[in-house]
Amino acid sequence: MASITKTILLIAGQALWVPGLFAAQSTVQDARKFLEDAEQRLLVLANEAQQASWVQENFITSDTEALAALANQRATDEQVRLAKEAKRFDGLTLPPDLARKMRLLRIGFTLATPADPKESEEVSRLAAELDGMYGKGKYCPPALASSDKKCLDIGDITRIMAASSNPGELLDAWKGWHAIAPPMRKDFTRFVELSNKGARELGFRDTGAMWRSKYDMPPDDFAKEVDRLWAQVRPLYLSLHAYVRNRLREKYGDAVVPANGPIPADLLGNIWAQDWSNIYPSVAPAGADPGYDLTRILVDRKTQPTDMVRYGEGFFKSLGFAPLPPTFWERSLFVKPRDRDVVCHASAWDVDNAEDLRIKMCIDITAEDFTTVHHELGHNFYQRAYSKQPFLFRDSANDGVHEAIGDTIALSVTPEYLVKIGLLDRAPDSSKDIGLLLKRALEKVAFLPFGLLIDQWRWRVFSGEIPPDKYNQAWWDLRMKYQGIAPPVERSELDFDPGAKYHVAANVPYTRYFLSFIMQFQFHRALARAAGCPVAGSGTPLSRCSIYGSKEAGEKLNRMLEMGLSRPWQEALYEMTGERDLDASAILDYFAPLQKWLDEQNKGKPVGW
Ligand code: X8Z
Ligand code: ZN
Repeated sequence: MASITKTILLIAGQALWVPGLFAAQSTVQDARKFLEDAEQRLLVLANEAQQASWVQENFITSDTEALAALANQRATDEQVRLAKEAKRFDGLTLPPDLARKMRLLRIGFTLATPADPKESEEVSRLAAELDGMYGKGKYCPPALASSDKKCLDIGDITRIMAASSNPGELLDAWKGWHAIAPPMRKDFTRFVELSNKGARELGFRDTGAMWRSKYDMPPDDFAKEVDRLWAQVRPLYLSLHAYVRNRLREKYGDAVVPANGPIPADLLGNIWAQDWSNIYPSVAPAGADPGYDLTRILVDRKTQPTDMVRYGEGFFKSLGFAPLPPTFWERSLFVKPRDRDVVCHASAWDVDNAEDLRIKMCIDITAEDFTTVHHELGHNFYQRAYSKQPFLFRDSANDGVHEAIGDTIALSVTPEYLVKIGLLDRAPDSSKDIGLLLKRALEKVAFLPFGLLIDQWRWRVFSGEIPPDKYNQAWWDLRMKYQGIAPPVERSELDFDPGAKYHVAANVPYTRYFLSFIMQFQFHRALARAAGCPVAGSGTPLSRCSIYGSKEAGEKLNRMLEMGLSRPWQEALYEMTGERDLDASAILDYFAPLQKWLDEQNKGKPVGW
């Protein structure tokens, strides 16, 4: 509510007494001042929290956990306090940038701490502990339990799931990793309670509603938007699923893979069945292999983790971006340390919200990690591009856009690009296109339902629709509904399978990846156009276009990155693509030749489960 204040107006040296006339103006100034102070304070606290979290995730101990919890609590408590205080400017008409900042201040939470200091302390501690439990997660096969050294960490599990075709070994690794999660269940349940309490004190229905409020549209509309996109891509997923199921049935037999039922979750080359590209050799059609194997090439050339990151940086430099700062190379973590627990799940950091960019990743020399390096650097280049914005705008247009930048670049890792940077002698001809597309689909299309379902589960958990005694059952119901996969062994409420996924344990919203996997194809299509790739009816598929070396594409990309969160995401999208809506037609067009091929292969065979 605008308050009526008395304003002294000076006109030509004459003092005029005008009660209330400039009330709004002075209050706009109040709002400006309030936001300036808030940004200053939050920047300091955010940086402290980032430093503490960096140390915690690089050196997991009870002490670093406590320090990270405290620093994060301080930052969040302050933002909660400011978000509540911001209410006093309600009803005041503010200039658009101030109005946007005010709104962002009030919705910019992943976790909102409750006002009660004890509860705030507890929820912050639980968040740090759950993150640490995941980071420390290991499977110690019983025969080896006596020697800690033989325990398998997430890297070992990942390698087994990727390489093994031995059903017994796969099942054992799968069960072993999922056993890290039951101890999280109690803490997670309490975390949900407290996190909801904080969200409700800020006026949200629950934490899920708070997460959905960040998309420059009403939260319920956003949920519908996600459903709309899924409906667009579902037929493509069904075609891929049916094809893969059939090939796996040939490999493992009817008794393991049913002709028209769900696929067992441990046979898809990845512990979460979210990326199926590792089973490419098992499902590739004869004569349609892509003609090269990037993992082989990298290993044969004795590529080092730093080299992998240099390749990624090189791509961004070719687009006109400045090199990463020396501190990036000094402070990042590229290799899993031998002597301590770290969170190996790859992440990108901007520790001082300016130039202190880093990645933290336990790099394996594989094609998968080659892509992930690009993914992480996408975050870093975005962070640096928006670092000139005021603090509250130093973020991506929406969280999906942050996830999509590096992946967009990785879509340009084509055979022709690999030839250009000297990793491949000759690009395979167009007879290999189906193989190449199938490999990409196993990575990108297979992911879509997974990207969607994690938060379908969490939104319902936060709303109470899924109570704690149904956590695991509901998880597998959604895995079945969206992905058409089933647990490889009976599950019960003694299990807590969602906790075996980093983002659940670490409270990272996940719908962002679903959005990213749709948007990155929109971005790729737009940048391909800017780079002058011969597309649209030329006979050269979009999957063969690399924007490597295109300054035009780089400028277009940078224009969107620099905007940060200063404008609604629809405008950022428009800036780069000329489109204002999320649109799955780009991913569908990209894979159209494959879908046709898949449907031919699936003829006469069951589709769906
Ligand atoms: O978590 C990530 C990145 C870090 S933001 C490595 N991704 C999702 C995942 O691993 O589950 C990238 C793709 C999906
Ligand atoms: Zn990411």
